[in-house]
Amino acid sequence: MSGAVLALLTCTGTVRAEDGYALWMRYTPLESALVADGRRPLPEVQAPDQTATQRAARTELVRGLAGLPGNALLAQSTVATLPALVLGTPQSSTLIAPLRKEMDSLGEEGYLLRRTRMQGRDVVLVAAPRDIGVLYGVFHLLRLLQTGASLDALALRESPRMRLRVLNHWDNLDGHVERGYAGRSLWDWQTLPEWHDPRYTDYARANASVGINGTVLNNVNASAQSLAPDYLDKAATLADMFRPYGIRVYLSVRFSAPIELGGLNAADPLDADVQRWWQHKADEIYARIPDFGGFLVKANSEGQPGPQDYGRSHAEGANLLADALAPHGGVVMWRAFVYAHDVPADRATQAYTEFAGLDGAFRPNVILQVKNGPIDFQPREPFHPLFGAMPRTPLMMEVQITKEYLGFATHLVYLGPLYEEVLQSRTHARGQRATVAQSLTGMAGVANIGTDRTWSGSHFDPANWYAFGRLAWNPYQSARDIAADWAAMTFSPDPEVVQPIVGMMMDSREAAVNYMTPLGLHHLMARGHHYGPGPWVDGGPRADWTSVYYHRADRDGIGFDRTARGSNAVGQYAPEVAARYGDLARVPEPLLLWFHHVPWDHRMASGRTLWDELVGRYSQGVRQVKAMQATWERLEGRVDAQRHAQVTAFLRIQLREAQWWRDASVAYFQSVSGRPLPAGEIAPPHPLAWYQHLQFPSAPGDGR
Ligand code: BDP
Repeated sequence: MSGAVLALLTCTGTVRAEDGYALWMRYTPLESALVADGRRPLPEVQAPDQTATQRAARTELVRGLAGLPGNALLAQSTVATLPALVLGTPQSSTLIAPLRKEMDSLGEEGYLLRRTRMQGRDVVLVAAPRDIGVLYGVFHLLRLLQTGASLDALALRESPRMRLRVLNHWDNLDGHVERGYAGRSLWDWQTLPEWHDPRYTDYARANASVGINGTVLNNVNASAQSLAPDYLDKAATLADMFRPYGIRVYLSVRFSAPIELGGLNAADPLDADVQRWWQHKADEIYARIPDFGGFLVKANSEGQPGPQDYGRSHAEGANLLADALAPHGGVVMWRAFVYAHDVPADRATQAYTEFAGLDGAFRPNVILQVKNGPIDFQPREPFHPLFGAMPRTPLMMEVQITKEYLGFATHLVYLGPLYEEVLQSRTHARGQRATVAQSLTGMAGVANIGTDRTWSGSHFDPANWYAFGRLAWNPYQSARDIAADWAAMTFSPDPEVVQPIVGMMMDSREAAVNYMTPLGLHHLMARGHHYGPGPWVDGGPRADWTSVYYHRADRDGIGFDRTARGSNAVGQYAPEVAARYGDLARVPEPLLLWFHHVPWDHRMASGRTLWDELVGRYSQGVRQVKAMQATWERLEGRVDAQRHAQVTAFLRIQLREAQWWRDASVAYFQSVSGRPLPAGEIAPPHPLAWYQHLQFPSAPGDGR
């Protein structure tokens, strides 16, 4: 076999603290294969190491193999019978070069994994057109090893289905993370650019392992300061550290930065001075970060400045920035999350009203970033009506990975099923049975990452980061399969561990929907920090920041009439979808009260009245958490004690809070409906006023 033999190692299993830091890249030995003295030979690795990405791929593989002896691939007794691992691109490896033609269609980031024979030798190939594909392929191979998959007939081709797979950090320059429940911001701006925290590299590894290829470093409620030269130097250091892992850096920008940083009088997109300011700013950025990704913009939304301040459209605003970035190859991710202060229309309709007519008006390097649903990251929403409605505009779907509206980090809620549900929704755009996934150029996930040792604030929350990446790479995968991979890598590939954990994860989202906002209810969280129930929230600066605006409960019934008789939000969907959602007999029950105001006596599929069903769902949510607790208890001894204990404690918090949600919501809705509790339902232990008076001025993650 030609080429340098780069790694021939023996190793022993290592004992490590199971504190969650390793995430799913936990290369611990599979027990079945440890030989008597705990040592065994490792396969030969042939891999180039000329570029930083090549070194990252090789290092990761060697690290994984050193930690993971004992997979089927490795369960051989002598080095001679082990397959060799060959990594490379046609440029970097003479062994891979003959595969050039086959790899033509893989694209810039694709790869292939293959078990084959070469020069009489059993080999596993990780081959790609470019270095980054090799790194992705290595992570895929490691995943197969970690989950105990057979590599006998390994033959895989992979390419991402979406071009942009981007994390959005809502991190402020002072280290506070808006809607963050995992500690402070990972970016220590104070010690950058000098201090290269190794954690930045581990962050990049984790992202690359699931194919995330971009990160927006700062909050969409942006400070102009992030564009100042000293902060650009700091961002450039992060970009340097992320580059080997295929991750581009982006920045959120404040539309009025030309005023605040540049001293101009206005930020009017049609003003030549403003245009020049942005061009110079782009030049300044690209001089430091040649592969800078571009800008993310929240404009004319929730008090942020924007083009409408000057009577200009969102397209004119986006195009201003797009023109500044275009010569350098950057993009603008312009958010569609807007709702006007003075528009009394149903908030669910406002983004569509604002943007649908602008289809075709954006520069080619503008991507419209649309939240998954028309309101705001609720436990369940229908898909956003802009998906499928803007055929001439590239769209990204923005989801929350952090759980602002889903119990924060202490509630075990696996979001894979939420993402999957939206991605698989049929838009019926232009008469086609197209899905949301098919309308997307990218996905953005609001990160749940901070300085907490677990990265995400709990041992289960990294699953949501993981699932986001996997689904952004390929939105047609199943949330259940992804959960199974994650559980095997994070805890143990033992089916007796994986199956119960996957069961808990797959039920968890529906449990949260039940104990918080069942049957299509939404936006019932406490005001501001969104911690805990607040279905009674009313008054304040604007109606659409209250709960009563959304549930519209009265003596006769509950729900928001969005049919043609009401706000007609259904009219923003394709006719097939509008017909289904708008028809009380056909609307899926999980979305019932999103689209209809329904009498309390309405008969549900279960045969119960709506009132009885609603109370029943709240109680069911609590029971589902109890079931998760019971499952987890049975895993004692199969999951390491350190992580088992924390999850146990967090499930206790979740149960207490699920019960609180149920009791407070039942007390409130009963005060409105005036109906008796269904038979067998226990009355809330406190009067409604008790729940209403609870205050949490220091709840974490609040916006500022
Ligand atoms: C809301 C959050 C707020 C964000 C806003 C957004 O409460 O902190 O700034 O979304 O997406 O859900 O801009």
